[in-house]
Amino acid sequence: MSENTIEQKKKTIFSGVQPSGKLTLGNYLGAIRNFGPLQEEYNCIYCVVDMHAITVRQDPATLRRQTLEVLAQYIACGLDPDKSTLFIQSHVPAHAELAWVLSCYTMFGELSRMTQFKDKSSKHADNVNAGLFTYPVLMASDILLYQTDMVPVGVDQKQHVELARNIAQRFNGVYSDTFVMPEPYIPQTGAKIMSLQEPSRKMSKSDENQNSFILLMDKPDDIMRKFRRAVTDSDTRVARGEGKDGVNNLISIYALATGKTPEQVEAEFEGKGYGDFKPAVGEAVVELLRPIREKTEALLQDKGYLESVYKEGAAKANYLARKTLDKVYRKVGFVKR
Ligand code: ATP
Ligand code: LTN
Repeated sequence: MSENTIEQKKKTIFSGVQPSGKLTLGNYLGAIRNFGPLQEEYNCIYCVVDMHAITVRQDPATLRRQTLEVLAQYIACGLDPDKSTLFIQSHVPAHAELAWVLSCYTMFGELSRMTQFKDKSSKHADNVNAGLFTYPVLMASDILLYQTDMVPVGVDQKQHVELARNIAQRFNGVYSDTFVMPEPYIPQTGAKIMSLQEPSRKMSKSDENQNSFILLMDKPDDIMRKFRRAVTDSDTRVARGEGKDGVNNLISIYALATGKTPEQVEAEFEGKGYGDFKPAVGEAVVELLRPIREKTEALLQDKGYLESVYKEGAAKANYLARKTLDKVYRKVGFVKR
């Protein structure tokens, strides 16, 4: 390949979302919102990572339903199956196969330092399984199989993408260039949407307090109620500041939902209190999510279409993934089949 052709080759984007629950406003603003606009310029591959989801106990019927729901929400959030490759992780065996090889190039100490592992193992103390520990190796395999240049994620996943880089670098160092070095792609605003009830913690779909998160499928009444109850502070000004985690978070959400800057939001609510601001945030989010909810509901009625999308996606992903896996198997010294 001439240098010119290399330059012209579209860069590759890869990201994944776990079907471990219903998607939240945090998943949307931190990650999925950014997926659609990238598909015009890049070669985009988006995966529903069901194999990651079973690191925490899942009910089988619910997992199956939620896997299709995440796929439908990808499309409802603007992903076009004709432009991007959309597939389900367990349909492409190379993910598990590469994960084994990469686990032999990942250190116990590195995995022990992962904050998600520490958080999840304290939250699920009765089920600290080996998969929860090696989770980032499977994630590295997702990314490296497609020679990914950029990984759009929320800031909580930065550490995992950095580990994927370290594994790639180690492997490349031993066997010569095999993997492209991926970069995390983290939005300036929205990278970490906080809980509406405990705004010092990230909004998480697995939170026990239902009022702490907004789901993409929540009905308008529920969204309005959750924002009215959102925890703020004893100050009354709609302005960002230290110790105002709740209000800072609501300002970011309102800004993202309306396309305004945080400064414009502060100006808009100058002289007004939280009693005006909280319902305004609720209304903006209702309007932001309405088309996504309606489109998801319609897509979930058409299982035949969803099946055609994930089958075609798996075929394309499988072809690309095999190419990388064959190269890796050859480099480590496995006999050709
Ligand atoms: P859980 O909440 O169950 O721990 P999760 O929502 O963090 O799961 P995923 O569904 O795999 O895990 O996350 C998908 C994407 O959403 C990731 O890129 C992640 O960084 C992003 N994300 C998750 N929560 C937030 C949040 N509160 N703010 C911004 N981005 C988020
Ligand atoms: N670990 C991520 C989900 C995930 C992912 C990936 C993201 C799995 N594989 C590959 C980007 C690229 C999470 O928990 N949010």
